[in-house]
Amino acid sequence: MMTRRQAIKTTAIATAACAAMLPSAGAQQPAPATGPGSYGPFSLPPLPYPFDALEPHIDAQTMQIHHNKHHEAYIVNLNKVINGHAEWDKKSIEELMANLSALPEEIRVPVQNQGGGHYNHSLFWQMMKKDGGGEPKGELASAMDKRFRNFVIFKQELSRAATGRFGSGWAWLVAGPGKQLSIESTANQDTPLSAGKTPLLGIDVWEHAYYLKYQNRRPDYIAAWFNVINWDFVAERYQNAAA
Ligand code: MN3
Repeated sequence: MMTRRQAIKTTAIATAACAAMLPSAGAQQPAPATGPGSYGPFSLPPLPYPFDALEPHIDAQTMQIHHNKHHEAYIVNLNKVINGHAEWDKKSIEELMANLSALPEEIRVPVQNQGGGHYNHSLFWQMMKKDGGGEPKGELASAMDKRFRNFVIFKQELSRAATGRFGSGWAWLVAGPGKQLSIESTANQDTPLSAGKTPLLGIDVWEHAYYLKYQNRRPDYIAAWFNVINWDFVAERYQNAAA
């Protein structure tokens, strides 16, 4: 039995330890991926910039909750789903998402949802950066002009897809067969990769991505998000997309 004095001391130490571990919203370094998600094949990739890097367009608190809680939850659940399916737990997330129809029926939909959440968010963090925005350059810019005529029209079309997605989901710029560019939107955590396409750029329009700062004003969030796009990353994905 623990004495009351010991109990108070233990609680105080635990509280201090918790306080030391919890990052503040503006902390320079994002929290390391030490959550329960690290006890399976998949773990939370670190955010490639501080939580407040995308301010004022995307606020630090939203980034912290979105990365540390929402993305983490998809990983925890994916690890539970995949546990005990030896044939599949060595596969990469890309292999899983590109081959949903090959999965055993009992885990297909859970992997579609939880795996899609992990895959889409892993991309999403990299598709943004501090002082991002502007317009793409190089080979991607030429291909986009060819397909959409100009950047303004591209922006309108992607914004329309993102605004028009009913409920939760994503809007994407994707490269299909022959690196053909198109804009599409997916429901829930469905990813274009499962339809054989390469997602180049995507915007998360789940309310958890914007509600703290923008509440019901999804179009304002979408307009602001264009200021944080990491076009170098998008161009690199286009370059590497299967021809
Ligand atoms: Mn999200």
